[in-house]
Amino acid sequence: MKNALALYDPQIYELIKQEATRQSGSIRLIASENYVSKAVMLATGSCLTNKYSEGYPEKRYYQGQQVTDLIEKLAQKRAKKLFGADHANVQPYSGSVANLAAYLALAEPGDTIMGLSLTHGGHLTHGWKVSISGKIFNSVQYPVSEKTGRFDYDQIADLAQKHKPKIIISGATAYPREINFKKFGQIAKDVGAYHVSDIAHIAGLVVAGIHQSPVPYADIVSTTTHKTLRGPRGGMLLCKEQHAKSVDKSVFPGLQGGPHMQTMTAIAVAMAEADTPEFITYAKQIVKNAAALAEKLMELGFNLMTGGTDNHLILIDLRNKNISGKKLAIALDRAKIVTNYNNIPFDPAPPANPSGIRIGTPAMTTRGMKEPQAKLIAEMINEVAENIDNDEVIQGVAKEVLMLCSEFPVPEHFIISNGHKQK
Ligand code: DSN
Repeated sequence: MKNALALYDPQIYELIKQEATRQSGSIRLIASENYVSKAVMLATGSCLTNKYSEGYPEKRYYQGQQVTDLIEKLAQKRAKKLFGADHANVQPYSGSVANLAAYLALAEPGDTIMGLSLTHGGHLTHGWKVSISGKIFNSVQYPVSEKTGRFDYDQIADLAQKHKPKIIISGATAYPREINFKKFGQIAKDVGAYHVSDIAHIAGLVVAGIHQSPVPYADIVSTTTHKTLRGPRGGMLLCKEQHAKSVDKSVFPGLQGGPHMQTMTAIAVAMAEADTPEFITYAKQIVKNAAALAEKLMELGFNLMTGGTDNHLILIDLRNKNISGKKLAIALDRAKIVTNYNNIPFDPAPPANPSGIRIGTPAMTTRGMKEPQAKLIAEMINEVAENIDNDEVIQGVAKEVLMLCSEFPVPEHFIISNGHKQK
């Protein structure tokens, strides 16, 4: 029987089906993407989408919150347990809003904030000039070391001493190494700054204990919920009790109106899924797959920023291959391997056509792929790069990709916290 969407809007139904086919028939290596469980999908598409819940549990501005209060409290409780935080705000619409809310909880417009430059692996909202974060705050950007591609903590400390920021932001979107949040915390403390940590990319690795957690060292931790954490598209803030009130006020009414209850409901589901031994195994495999992919790529002559990876992502510097990041990303997409072109630190090329591509393993790992498949994918990437203008070869790789995808179908059912498989 056809579902309601197929009956009422067959065109959109068809497009959704096409996207589902694209997602299952390609190797998705965008480091910030994943596949969610059927349970997360169901919660996202539930009747909670119909409810306005401005305010917080027991302090709402609309009636009819008997159930939403319970859901929000459950989502908060699960998030606090998972990350070992005093307080959780599960309302931010996205990571960008979560970051802005964190800054506005601790600083005033015009104050100085200091974050990693976008072109060195930071995020727009870490103070990049075209972002509101770089417009309403006086933004100082720190680089990675030109020599190692890694953070030079002494250099960051010197910059902090010079500019005396109100907030130092740790965290990145294209940094393949473990971040020393303890050092960031100390640098902030030494200059009397607050420390905001953005773990959007690595939240799942933090939960699994394979990346240092910033929770003990940061005043506020910001994250998205959909990357390695494998939940719905959303944002979340975790903080110490002393900042709880200002964080909540900053999210609502500071930046947002009614929270997206359907997303919050799905966040609660995802937090339960992440609180399982199976999730820890999954997160460990993400890192093992990235390491195997990195090793094989290097064997094949690719230059990787920092010479490898400690986490879920790899940044390839393509200058020795004489191909631009954009050209390779487009060719790979034709081969059904989905990546994004990316700046490399100190990139001589412009951001619209940079010298690198970024790849990550969260989504392929969700499909159950392991090290042998990671190595095979490295070989396919090489095949495309070596035959960048040869459509016959690229179509041949696309067929290999389809075969690999058929061996590792997208799973729908993950494990939930009581240890039973979802039905
Ligand atoms: N756009 C995300 C990423 O791909 O890293 C960060 O927000």
